[in-house]
Amino acid sequence: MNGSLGRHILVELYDCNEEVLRDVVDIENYMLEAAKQADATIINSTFHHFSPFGVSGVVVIQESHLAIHTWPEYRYAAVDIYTCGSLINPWIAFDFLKEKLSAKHVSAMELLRGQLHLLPKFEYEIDKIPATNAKPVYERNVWFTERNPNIAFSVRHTGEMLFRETSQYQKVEMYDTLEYGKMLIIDGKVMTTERDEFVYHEAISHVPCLSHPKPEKVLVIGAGDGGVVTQLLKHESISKITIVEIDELVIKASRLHLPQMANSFDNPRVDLRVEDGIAFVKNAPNETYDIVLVDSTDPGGPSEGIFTEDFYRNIHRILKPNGIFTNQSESPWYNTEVYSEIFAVMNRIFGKTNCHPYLANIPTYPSGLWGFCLCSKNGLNPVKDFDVEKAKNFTLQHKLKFYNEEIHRSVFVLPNYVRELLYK
Ligand code: SPD
Repeated sequence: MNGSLGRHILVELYDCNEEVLRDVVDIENYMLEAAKQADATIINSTFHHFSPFGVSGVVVIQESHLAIHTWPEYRYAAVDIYTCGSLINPWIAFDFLKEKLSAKHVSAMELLRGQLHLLPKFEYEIDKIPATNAKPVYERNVWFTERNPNIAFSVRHTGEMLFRETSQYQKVEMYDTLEYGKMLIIDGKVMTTERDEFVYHEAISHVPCLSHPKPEKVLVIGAGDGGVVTQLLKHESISKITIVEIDELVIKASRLHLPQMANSFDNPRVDLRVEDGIAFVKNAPNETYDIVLVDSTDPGGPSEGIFTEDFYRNIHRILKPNGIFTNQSESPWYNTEVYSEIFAVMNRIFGKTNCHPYLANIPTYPSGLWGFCLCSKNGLNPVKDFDVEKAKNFTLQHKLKFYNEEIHRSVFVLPNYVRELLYK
């Protein structure tokens, strides 16, 4: 033990793998494994993304701690490993981390902490300290963070990566969160969670379907998690749902981890196509669909063309004369320009009085308040013209958790700050 209470090694890891340095799950797992390799007893771990890119975390071990801070923009990580007692060799943890972070250069120094020849020892009456049999509980504290330019939203998860693959379009991940259940992430943004998916999916599906007198043919663009289709299948009048999802990986991740939504793809009324929704809409014949829904990711990435005038014009063309179009239209708190612009484009195509923005509370989306817009081709008004009794019965029959006949009306009531964004 070199005559000290503990060994503290301070490590500089240079020129590391940048992807790993950005990844809270990988970093936590490597730090835990480093502790295990050194034969330490893990008590708990806390890991977090911190602004704007890196990861910070600490693994508390019975013999002290391992801590890390990463700076992906410098490909650099600062690590300290402190071990007490003679049984743990901190250099084993060091070797492991150096390899896992692919550090090309390192520097490290060892400090002997609590040098015994400098420490007077006091009498300690051990019998007078109340005994505790409580065993330390191993707890992981790992967080997924959705980062927007000036604000972030964090959710704690188990630390296990249930799914992570990258397609030619995007990175698809699945976490198991403590509050919201399984959570589907695309390119670092929350798409849906087991606990609050019903709000989004009922809102985007039942509001248009129950505004329409008798929807039969429905086209859905995006929605590869299956949440929208699950809701649409509740409408008996719908004989065919064509769903066009560009990325097979979203379907794969959802089939594996969100079967309660994704199993609906196997229903015979569903025609699932893995292709580009923009091209599909462009090539679809005129006046084909009663309802078109767009359940896309946020602008940017493969959904970029989904927020364009051309795309909406084609949707207008392929809707039947009394057809309805509804999309997710971002948040009035984030991306406010995009939010206003989507509405302005729809106004130009469907006409001002035929566009009806509405809102729903989705706690895991940035700000918690999310926008949708319902556009009718023939001037149908979703609030005045909907069949209240039908909506009521439908709600009861399917034991819906969000939608009811009153919600149908109330979602269209907009606060003044939202009106200002849309009607200024
Ligand atoms: N910022 C989140 C926007 C996500 C919209 N689509 C989610 C897919 C859910 N089926």
